[in-house]
Amino acid sequence: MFSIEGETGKFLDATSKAAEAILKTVKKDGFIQVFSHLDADGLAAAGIIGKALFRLDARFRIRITQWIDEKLIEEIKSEKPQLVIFTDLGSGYIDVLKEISDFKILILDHHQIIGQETENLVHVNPHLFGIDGAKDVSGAGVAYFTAKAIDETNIDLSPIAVVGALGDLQDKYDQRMLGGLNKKIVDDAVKSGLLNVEKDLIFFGRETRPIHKTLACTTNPFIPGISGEEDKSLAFLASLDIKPKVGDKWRALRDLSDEEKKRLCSALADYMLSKGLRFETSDLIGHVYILIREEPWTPLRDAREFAVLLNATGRMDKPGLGVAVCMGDRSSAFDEAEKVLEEYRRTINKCLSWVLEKPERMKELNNIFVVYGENMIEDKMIGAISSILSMSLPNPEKPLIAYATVEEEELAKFSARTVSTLTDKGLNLGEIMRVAAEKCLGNGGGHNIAAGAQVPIENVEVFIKLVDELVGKQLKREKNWKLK
Ligand SMILES: [Mn+2]
Repeated sequence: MFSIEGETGKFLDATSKAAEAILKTVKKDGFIQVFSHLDADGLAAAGIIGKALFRLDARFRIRITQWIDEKLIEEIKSEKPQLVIFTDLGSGYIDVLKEISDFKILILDHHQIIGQETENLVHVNPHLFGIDGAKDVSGAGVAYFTAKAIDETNIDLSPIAVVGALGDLQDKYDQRMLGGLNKKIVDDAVKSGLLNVEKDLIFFGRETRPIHKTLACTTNPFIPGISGEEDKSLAFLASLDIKPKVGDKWRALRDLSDEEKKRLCSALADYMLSKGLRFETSDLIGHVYILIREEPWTPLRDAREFAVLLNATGRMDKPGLGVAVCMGDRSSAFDEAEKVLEEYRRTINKCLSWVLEKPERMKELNNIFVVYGENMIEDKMIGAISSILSMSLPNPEKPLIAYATVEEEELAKFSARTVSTLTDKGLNLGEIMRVAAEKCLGNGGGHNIAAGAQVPIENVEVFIKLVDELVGKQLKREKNWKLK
C-alpha cells in the first residue's frame, strides 16, 4: 500500500514517454491514425486525444471500432501513418499488432494485457504498474494523463475523463465514488473550476428537471410503467403526496426535503418489488459529478448522463457525434447527439417493457436468469438491456444472460452480466462464455463481470443449459475451496 505513490509515478512517467512519441511525430508533420473503442469510455478517450492533437495542429484522423481485426490492420498498412494510437483498446491485441511491426504504435489502454511487447510499441496501461485498470483509471483517464503530459493546458479535458470512467462504471468506491487515479482526475477538474462533486440521489437532471421528468428519464434502474412515462410518473408522485410544483414553478429533486427523498426512495423500492424486481435504496444515493460549465438543463451537466449520451451515439451507429461533443462541439453535433439520446432511451424503454410484459421472456433457471430477446430485441441493444436488468434482478445471487437472434447471420448474440459480490466468490463470466460457446461451435469471452458470446441459432438451448451448469459448478467449486 505504501508504494502507491511510486506506482503512480511510474505510470505518469509512461504517459510522458507517450507524450514524447506524439510530439516527435507532430514536429515532423507526420500523419497520426487514432483508433478508439466503441463505448462511452472509448469515445471520451478519442475526444481527449483528438482535442490534444487538434491543439497541436497535428495531422490526424480518428476512427471508432469495436475491435481490432484483419480489415483494420489492412487499413493501417495502406494508409502508412507515421504513428498509430490506440485508445481504450489495443492491450488485448499485442500479438496481432506485431504483424505491423514497421509502424510506430502507441497504446493507451486499461484492459487486460494479452501478449508480449515488441520494440516499436509504446504501451501505457495501469496493469503494467500494479494499478487496477478495472476501477482506478479508464481508457479516457490514460488518454487524459497523456494529454496533460503533452501540455498542462489540457487539464481542461479532465471532466471528459471523469465521464469516461463513469461510462465504464468505475464508481466502485464507497457511495459510488471514483477512487485511485480517477480521484486525481476529479481533483484536477474541481481545481480548474469545471466540476462539482455532491452527495445526493443519483438521478439525472436532479438540479433542474421537474421531478416527474427526472423519474421518467431514468432507465437505470428501469422502473416499469414509470420509465419513459411522464404522466404515470406524475401520478406516482401524487400517490406519495409529493408536490411536483410550488406555485407555478416545477420542483426539481434537489428541492425535496430529506424526508421527501427518503419517502420517494422507499416507495420506489416497494414499487419495484411489486413488479418482481429489486434494488437497494442505497444504490440510489451517492457521489454526483456535475460539469458546472455545462448548461444545467442539458444531458452534459451530469457526468453519468453525459456517459449515457456517448453510449447512445455509439450504439446508434453515430459515434462521431459523441467524439465531437467530447472535443467541445455544442452546436450541430450536440443537437444531433441529443436526438440520438432520445431515440436510444425510447428504444431501451421499448425493449425493457417488452421483456417484462410476459414472464416467459425472462426466466429464472437453477443458477442464472435468461432473457429471451429472440428477434424482438436488436443485437446492438442486448448489452445495455442485460446491464440494466442485471442490477435489479429479484435474486442478485444469480447472473443474467440475454440474447438476440440475427437471422441473416444465423447467430444468437449473448450478453452476460453479474455483480461484484458474485465475481468476488469466484464467478468468471468471460471464462464461462468462452467455454460454453466453444462447445456450441461459437465463440465468447470478456471480463469476469461482463462478457459476451455468439453461437449458431440452433444451439441456443444447449448453450443456455451449459452456461447454467457452468455457473453452478463455478460458484460451488469456490464454496468447497473456502471450506477447506
Ligand atoms: Mn474502457
